[in-house]
Amino acid sequence: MLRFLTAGESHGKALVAIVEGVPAGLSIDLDAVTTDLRRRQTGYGRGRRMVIESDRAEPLSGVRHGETTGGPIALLIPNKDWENWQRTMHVEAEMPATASGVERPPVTRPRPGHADLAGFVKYGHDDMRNVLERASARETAARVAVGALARQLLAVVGAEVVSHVVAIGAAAIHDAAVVTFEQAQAIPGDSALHCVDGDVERQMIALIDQAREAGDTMGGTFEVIARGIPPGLGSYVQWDRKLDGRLAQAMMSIPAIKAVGIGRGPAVATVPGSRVHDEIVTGAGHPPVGVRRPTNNAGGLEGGVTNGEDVRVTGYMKPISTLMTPLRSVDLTTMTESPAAVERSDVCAVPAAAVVGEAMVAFVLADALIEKFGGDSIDELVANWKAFTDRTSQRFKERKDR
Ligand code: EPS
Repeated sequence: MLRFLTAGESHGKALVAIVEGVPAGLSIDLDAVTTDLRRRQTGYGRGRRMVIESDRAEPLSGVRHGETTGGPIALLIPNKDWENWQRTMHVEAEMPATASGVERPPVTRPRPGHADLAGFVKYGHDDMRNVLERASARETAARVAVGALARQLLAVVGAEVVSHVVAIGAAAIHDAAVVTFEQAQAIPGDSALHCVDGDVERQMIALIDQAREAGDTMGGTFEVIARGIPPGLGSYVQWDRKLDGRLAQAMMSIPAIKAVGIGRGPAVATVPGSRVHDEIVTGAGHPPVGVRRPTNNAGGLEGGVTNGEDVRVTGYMKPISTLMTPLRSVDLTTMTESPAAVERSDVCAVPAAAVVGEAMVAFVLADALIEKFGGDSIDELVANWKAFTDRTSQRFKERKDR
């Protein structure tokens, strides 16, 4: 089993992730982790915080001489902004004499859509900074570092994960389902919004600009595509083993994600079965599957099990809940109506969420890979995967030869 936990506040000293269950002997490419962290920080619509941070993950354990040991991997991502927040976020009961930054007043006006009010009620906090610091999407930097390791694990069986932005508000590409893995992979790293269509991307940028001018925010949709995922991951035999369900949970756990689609997603509810289900025909499929699927509306999952086609998962993100032109709220100190708190924030973070989506999908798929092929070392895992792949190819071949 692969699992991870994160810790850290948005303006605390650092973020931490502990990943357990990575088999021994996996070569770790730290530059690739840094690249993913940098990708998460980019995208048109991000705020000034991203100018301050240049995220890097330092492994504190579980890696030796460039390879995993099988022990838990602890990753540390320092917050550079901590320098500006020590007087607000110090851990000590009394403010240390050396603390830097300014002391900010308590947050007392919850932002509609944010966790502020829920955290006030649930944890009994008076200063909702205790809520927003942990509820902040800053935490997703730690997930991306974990996802980068999961991606390296998937690479040993030749699997890769990419993403593309489908929509920002009403500006959307015509049909996300026809975007291929290669098209998404070919989007330049410095692209403004990571959309495959330049014209649509310009419309998206215009919407973000309009929102910024109005003190408003924008949400949108992104799709994660995983190629080379072995068939047979997940299971139909029990509700909590269905891989589509596990992917949906992981994707939905990303801050601001309000819906998840697999393959054609919600659109399948609007058309007859003959236009939804992917026919099975003779011919070479994705190895080791010896039959072909002309379409992939199912997004690579049938019965909660991977079928060898690309795994396609879409995330639907609501607009960020910190509005520079704030919505109505109530000051919980005086119980009088007062505009919601305004914190420095982003106008749109859909491209960043897409990178986090890649990380969560990579993590769930890596977990499912370990579950199916097991092994405490990469060699063992690869041997089991190869044996299964050969046996499955052979079964199709024998039938063909009959
Ligand atoms: C966030 C608010 C902004 C974002 C932050 C998430 O931070 P700040 O209040 O420091 O300007 O930039 O995202 C990150 C720091 C990040 O690394 O993604 C929020 O309230 O969720």
